[in-house]
Amino acid sequence: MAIDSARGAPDVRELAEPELVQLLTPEGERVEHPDYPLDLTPEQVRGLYRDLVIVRRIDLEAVALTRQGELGIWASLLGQEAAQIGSGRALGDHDMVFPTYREHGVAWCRDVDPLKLIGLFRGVSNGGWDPAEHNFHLYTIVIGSQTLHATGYAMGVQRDGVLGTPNAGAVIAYFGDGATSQGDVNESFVFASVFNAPIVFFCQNNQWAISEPLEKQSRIPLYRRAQGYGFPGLRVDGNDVFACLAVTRKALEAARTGQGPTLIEAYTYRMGAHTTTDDPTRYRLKAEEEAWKLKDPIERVKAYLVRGDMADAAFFDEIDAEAKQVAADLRKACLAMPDPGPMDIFADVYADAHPLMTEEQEQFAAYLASFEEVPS
Ligand SMILES: Cc1ncc(C[n+]2csc(CCOP(=O)(O)OP(=O)(O)O)c2C)c(N)n1
Ligand SMILES: [Mg+2]
Repeated sequence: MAIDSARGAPDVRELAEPELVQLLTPEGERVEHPDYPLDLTPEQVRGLYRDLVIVRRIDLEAVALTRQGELGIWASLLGQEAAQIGSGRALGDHDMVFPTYREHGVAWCRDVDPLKLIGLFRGVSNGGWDPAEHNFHLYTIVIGSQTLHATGYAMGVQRDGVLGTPNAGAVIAYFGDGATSQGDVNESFVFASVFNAPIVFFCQNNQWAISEPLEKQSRIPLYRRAQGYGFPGLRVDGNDVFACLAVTRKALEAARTGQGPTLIEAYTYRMGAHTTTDDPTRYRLKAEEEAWKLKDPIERVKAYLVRGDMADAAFFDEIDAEAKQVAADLRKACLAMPDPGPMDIFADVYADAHPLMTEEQEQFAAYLASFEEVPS
């Protein structure tokens, strides 16, 4: 093995190629994996295809709404649909999700109304949705912090004494490749490991943390870090919805039955900008995006459905029409959302009145009133 003389560390490019769990090739061919058997009915495959197409369409509409000045910002999931739908459809009713800010596909699987996501990025809600209603926590912008919240929650679940029973719910924490460099993620791995917490760490390695490439986060494949903490880690083809479903199912079941944490690295690619405020042409080559286009998560399911005679042209037209309608309804509802009043910012900060908050509220009300006194 060559040594990088500048650092005295092994050259990451010379480490053995990591194993990638894959059940559906980019060409739409089904392959078997001994550890991850998966039986899906044609109807279930069509259901996954529908999910993938609709979340991509919602995402596209949100980007357009942002470009038109209707949303403040949007973090696109383009390219990551399979990672999110595969893992999202693996969830059981009792499982609890801790997302980042990009998990619109998982939100879809949790029945969070997409309008709630839109409201958050339009700046007309103070959070978005009720986490308890959907077992889907609020979006988290502070990179990596939700892994600690999730681990603490999982330790609570463990203390409820339900693991191994039909009422057991595991916890899944989503985060990105960049987040793995955060101290919070290290701490959550340590706690989850030593307490054997019922948690799945689902890392969407989309190759970029804004403009920082993966090479600046790690010199080993990310999933291998799990070994250093003492729990299993694996790399899955993040553009393969079947594989993402199968590996997440297995990891969640292990967590629910008291077998502790798993790190899943979903190897994927962020096809769009980091957010609508970012311009990726400044730091990455178009050729890279073109290469990943060939691994598109939706096209391979479509190819599989066509090859297996499980769907005809009418089915694909129907799904496209439905996705178009979802997007049109979302746009209409977005534009109809009322702006909150300036004083609404104080709502829901505390459950009961708080003297400091009341004082600030009065000051702000007086400030607003001062404008009315200006002669026109
Ligand atoms: C603690 C913290 N540091 C920095 C930022 C700014 N920031 C926002 S997104 C991001 C990159 C995150 O990359 P990654 O974890 O790979 O997730 P991705 O956006 O690719 O899904 C950074 C550094 C932040 N939100 N929080
Ligand atoms: Mg990333």
